[in-house]
Amino acid sequence: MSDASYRDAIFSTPLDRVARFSFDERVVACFPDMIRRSVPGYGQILGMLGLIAQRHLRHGARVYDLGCSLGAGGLALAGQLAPDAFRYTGVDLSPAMVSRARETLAAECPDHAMEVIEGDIRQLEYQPAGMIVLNFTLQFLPPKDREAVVARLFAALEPGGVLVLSEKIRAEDEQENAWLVERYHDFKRANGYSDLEISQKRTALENVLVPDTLAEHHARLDQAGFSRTHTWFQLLNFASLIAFKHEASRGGATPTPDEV
Ligand code: GEK
Repeated sequence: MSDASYRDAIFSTPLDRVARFSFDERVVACFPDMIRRSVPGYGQILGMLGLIAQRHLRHGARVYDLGCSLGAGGLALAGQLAPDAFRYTGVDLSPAMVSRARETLAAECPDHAMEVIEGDIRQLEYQPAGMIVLNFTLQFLPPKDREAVVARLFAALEPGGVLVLSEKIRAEDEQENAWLVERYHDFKRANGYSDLEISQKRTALENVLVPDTLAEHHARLDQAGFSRTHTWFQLLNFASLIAFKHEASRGGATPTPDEV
């Protein structure tokens, strides 16, 4: 990642009115530090992308990284896969994120085919893809828009393709959810965030980041047509799922674990 990365201190002083969180220049400048200290399992999830691609991606196929921010997903894939193994298309709505992602990817992986598009993942004209990564992005869309996006991603995936969906989640059981949120705040405290920063960030994210339950994610993916979905990672209230688009053209038999 670029060396122009600063420590996140955005919510460290009392703010009269905590503004809604947005992915602006200030966030971009400290983003790698912010996401590493705020998202349990972020590094492990990125580290698994290459392994998942090695197992499930058709050689040379396109990989979309939706809400790519600074292109960390692309860097992780390029670190583990040969230049001819895939074509990367990162997409982000924030112009500040896109320009920094382009610079970083051009500098760090000049031999790989890496492009970054500025756009809204709800409106993008998707090309056929072998793998789609949605790492902590769907949670920022208004809940009413999520079903249609997932349906469009299912349509864009080649048969045999996979969707990796990582999200902050909400537990159905209230007590369980409260415990997870409290331990998540402990995790942030242990990573150097003060109580003031934790509470102001929480206010800024209210109605901006709206988490679903794992059951809601699984139901939405089933509804879109994915033949199978696994929750392959969870740490506190953060989880990652993988959804498989079955190779329908090979006959309608139930997929065995090896096939999916
Ligand atoms: C990572 N995946 O480092 N269209 C496109 N991008 C969007 C949209 C939208 N409608 N809404 C939000 N974004 C990254 C981390 S961050 C998660 C993803 C976080 C973008 C937004 O601009 C931001 O860059 C990203 O989604 C979410 O692996 O900050 O917690």
